[in-house]
Amino acid sequence: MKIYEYHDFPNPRRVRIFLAEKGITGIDFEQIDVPEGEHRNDNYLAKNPYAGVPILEFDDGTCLSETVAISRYFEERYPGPKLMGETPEEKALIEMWQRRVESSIFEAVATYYHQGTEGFGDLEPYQYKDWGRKNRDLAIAGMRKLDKHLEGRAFIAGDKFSIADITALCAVDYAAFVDIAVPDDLTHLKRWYDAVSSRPSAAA
Ligand SMILES: N[C@@H](CCC(=O)N[C@@H](CS)C(=O)NCC(=O)O)C(=O)O
Repeated sequence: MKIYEYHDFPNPRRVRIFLAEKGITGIDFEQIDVPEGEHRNDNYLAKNPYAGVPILEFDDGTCLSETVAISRYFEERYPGPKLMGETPEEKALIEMWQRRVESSIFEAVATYYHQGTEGFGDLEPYQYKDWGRKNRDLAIAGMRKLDKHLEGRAFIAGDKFSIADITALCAVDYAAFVDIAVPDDLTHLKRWYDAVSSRPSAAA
């Protein structure tokens, strides 16, 4: 089994934090040079026609992409704390929050990075700058919603750390990377961020 990733990008980090929280070690990693476009060569596209990192490749050659699907595999196959819920109610709540923070913050930041900045260079030849700027605003609006939700709560979905916290942590760090700071008045989000980013897994 092997994970293809580019270490400095946020989706691979989501998987590494997931593994660290579950205490899973011994997985092989291979680096794909995304800034140089290696994820768009024929060899990589045969593994993932959608051209993103990470991929989990099984020993029989089957490839699994999509961060949440890869996380689901490790959740079901390995012991360790349940990060995607135990009861049907917990599972559904965590899935709801994971998707909410993924779409309202993580994906908005990614769209800003691709459309509103020069960060992706020649890999993004046609840009829609207004759409980029709009997504910058959407990301901050997503932070505001999350801040409100976090008032009086230690974690995003229920009373335990979950994949929703991982997605949001990586989204806030991704935002900082593209110079989208958490607004000063979002005190609940900042308190939650300080707590989750000081967990050892955040360094994975
Ligand atoms: N929905 C996919 C997204 C994967 C993705 O877009 N990964 C980024 C790195 S964080 C990437 O490979 N981008 C390359 C590109 O957009 O060309 C997932 O959840 O894994």
